[in-house]
Amino acid sequence: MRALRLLPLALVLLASPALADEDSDGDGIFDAADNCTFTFNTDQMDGDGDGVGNACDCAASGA
Ligand SMILES: [Ca+2]
Ligand SMILES: [Ca+2]
Repeated sequence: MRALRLLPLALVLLASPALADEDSDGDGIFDAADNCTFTFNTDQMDGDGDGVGNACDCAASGA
């Protein structure tokens, strides 16, 4: 039973290194540093400086 309780923690620990090198949108910027994790934006432009890239920032669309 103890092993079953530790299983979720073990899965998280196993998955973490993979997530650190993940590039979900394939733009060459790892998710950890990407301001649009799921939107291809190699320039990482962020016109309003809120940390969300222009490519995926709804609030910046008119600015
Ligand atoms: Ca990326
Ligand atoms: Ca922004």
